[in-house]
Amino acid sequence: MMNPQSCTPSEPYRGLIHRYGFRLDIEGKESPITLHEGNTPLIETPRLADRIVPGGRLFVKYEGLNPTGSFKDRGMTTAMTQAVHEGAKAVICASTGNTAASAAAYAARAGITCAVLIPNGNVALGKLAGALAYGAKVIAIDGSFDDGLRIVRELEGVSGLAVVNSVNPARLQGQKTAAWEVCDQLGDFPDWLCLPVGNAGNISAYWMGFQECQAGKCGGLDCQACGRVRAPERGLPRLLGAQAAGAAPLVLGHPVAKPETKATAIRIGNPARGDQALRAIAESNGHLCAVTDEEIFQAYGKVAKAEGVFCEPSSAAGIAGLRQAVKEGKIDPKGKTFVCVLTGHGMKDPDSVLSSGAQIHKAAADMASVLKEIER
Ligand code: AN7
Repeated sequence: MMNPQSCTPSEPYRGLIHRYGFRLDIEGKESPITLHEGNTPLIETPRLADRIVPGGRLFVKYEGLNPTGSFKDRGMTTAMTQAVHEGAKAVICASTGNTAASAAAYAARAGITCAVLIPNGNVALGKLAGALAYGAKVIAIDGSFDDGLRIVRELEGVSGLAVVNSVNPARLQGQKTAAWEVCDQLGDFPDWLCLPVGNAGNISAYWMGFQECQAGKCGGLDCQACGRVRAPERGLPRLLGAQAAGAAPLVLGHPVAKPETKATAIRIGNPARGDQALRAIAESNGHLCAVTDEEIFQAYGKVAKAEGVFCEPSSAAGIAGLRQAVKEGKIDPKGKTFVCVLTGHGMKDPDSVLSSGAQIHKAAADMASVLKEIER
């Protein structure tokens, strides 16, 4: 039987609830619904650092390595575990794709029904394929993510049906563990944590996680349960939130009726946790910015080509925002440590690679022709 008190590093890793359950405020921890999510690598990216934060250190938290390919799995293990504990027979969410794939997988794991509302025509192929493969009822609506979330919220309270969007507090309980892992892996707080902002659940969760870390309530840096107590030397990190320029309601200060960006994961015009995100950015003395699709795609190509780390376009918005802030003189990178959260895997969105100038060389089926193509 799993032991929710356990976080002994020598034990095999069995997911967030097993690792951190004693610090997570959810019900049903005795019977976790898990795919062993979390425990993703924090990778130093020196070549990228030279380009965008000269004199500083840059790490990426590669959340694309979660079981369904995005950070959403962190919040889904906790939301699904609690929903099942409370007797849910079905779950529902609106999604730009990743939440849908994650909800579908964890519902399959739990043996319950999953319905997902997606904006017709604006979900990356790998996400759609995931949701379908895991057996969800995929409902493409003639509207945006925001329309979908409105409908889902109208369904809140239907008996036996649980909403697993990040309006559900159990989602943030899981997602905050990423902040603890960052602290644990770095051995301290970073100076800055940079990430994309869509519905604004993730940035809110990171802030909660960092604050709990500072208060000695996390399972990472200051883990009283496993005796691995290490006080952070740096103060709380500053948060950099990046929205796509065509979907930047928090930057503009009002909802965007028709959000537009090729980074479809963050094509969101009315973020449910917008106020909480703005508070987190203000409290951390952070920075909120809008980045163009061109800046996003440049960062997206760079992190893959310079470092071998493939993320989806939206995930690169944090890197793009950091680059912009440094270029504009808003952040002095010298001597600073930066963490950019790469929220989803690049393979979620194969079309974006093919449409951003990648080229396949052609050659006749003989050695000389191939060599000529290599040397070209
Ligand atoms: C790769 O899947 O909203 O600010 O429905 O998929 O917490 O919303 C996805 C969001 C960043 C933004 N990066 O996070 C959904 C959905 C990726 C994402 C975000 C999303 P939030």
